[in-house]
Amino acid sequence: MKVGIIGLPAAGKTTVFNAITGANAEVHAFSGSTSNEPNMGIVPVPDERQDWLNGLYKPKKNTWATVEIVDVAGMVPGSAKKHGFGPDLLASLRQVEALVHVVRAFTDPSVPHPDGSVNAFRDAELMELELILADLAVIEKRLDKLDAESLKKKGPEKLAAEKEKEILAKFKNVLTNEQPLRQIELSEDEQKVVRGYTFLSQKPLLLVTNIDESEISKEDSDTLTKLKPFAESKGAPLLSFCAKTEMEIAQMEPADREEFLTALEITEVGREKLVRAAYELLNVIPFFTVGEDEVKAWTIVAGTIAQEAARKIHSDIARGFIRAEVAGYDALKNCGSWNAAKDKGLVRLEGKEYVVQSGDCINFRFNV
Ligand SMILES: Nc1nc2c(ncn2[C@@H]2O[C@H](COP(=O)(O)OP(=O)(O)O)[C@@H](O)[C@H]2O)c(=O)[nH]1
Ligand SMILES: [Mg+2]
Repeated sequence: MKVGIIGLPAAGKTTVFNAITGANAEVHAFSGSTSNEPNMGIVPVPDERQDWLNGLYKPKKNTWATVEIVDVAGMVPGSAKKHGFGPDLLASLRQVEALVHVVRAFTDPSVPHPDGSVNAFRDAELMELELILADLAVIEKRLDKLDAESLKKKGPEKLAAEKEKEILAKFKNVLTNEQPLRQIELSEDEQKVVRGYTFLSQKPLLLVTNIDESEISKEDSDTLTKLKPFAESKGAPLLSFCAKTEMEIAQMEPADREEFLTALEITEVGREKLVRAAYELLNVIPFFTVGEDEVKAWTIVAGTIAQEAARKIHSDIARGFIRAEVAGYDALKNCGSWNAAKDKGLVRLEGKEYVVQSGDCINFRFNV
């Protein structure tokens, strides 16, 4: 489960990366320098439900859900239009399942903007267009190839090629209207055809406006308000974040951090909000296994049934699945303990087909 950070040079991508991973990768005030090696990190996904479960069980071990974050290097404006994103960049981007677009909104004059001025709306639109153009290039190439091939093909092969052409033509139409693919509803058939592609504008996208330090404790930053309609029309959630301050917070000693957060009246560390938003972008939910040995969050795609959730833990548990004992998080919390929940009849016995819900605490019974 990888999430890629994209954005114009000097928008603050690496600063955001450092803020959420606590790493110390090199940041650059001037664009155009730097290696093309992406920075990578695996970060735990904070969840206050899990905090509570840890308080209840005091387990020997606690295991958070995680997401992998990649700070993709080599983003240059206009590159998709002129000659496509570079091959290294494309390769990195195709591998991620979701995108976090860092849009510059901080005004710091000591950091030059590649376009000469700070304009978050323009940049957000520009990047969206880059993704669209990159997809369009892929589709046009493929359509040419399919045209040539379908002349030679017969029977079911020809039908398959025609079907693919039809879908690609539909996509092309959306893209030429400068719309991303992420909002198109696909039939199962269409999904199958498209699965082999890794369209960039189809990946879920989170817009992060990198705001000025002075805006950090504001409920809604000015840029956020300005970008809201755009984000909504593109099906992209939106968050404001002050990368520079958040990076400093991430690199502080815990005691200093507390003091600093209180002084700035920050109640929730931005990094936690951002990591959770990135996780949610992937259309996944956590369920928990609990006990005195370990409290652990497991990540599944929303809509996963109990037997498949069990497979995450071990294939034997899925194979020998008998029942899932499930206590919803709220029920467990309200009752105060597993046994109290059981006494009230709030620990349910669910079968294979039960659709697991976010925050379910599950004990699988199995027999192999
Ligand atoms: N004032 C201010 N400067 C920032 C902020 N975020 C990043 N910067 C600075 O902008 C420059 C570019 O940041 P960097 O993370 O290297 O951008 P990247 O090219 O997108 O990876 C660096 O000098 C950062 O210190 C911010 O929130 N406020
Ligand atoms: Mg960078």
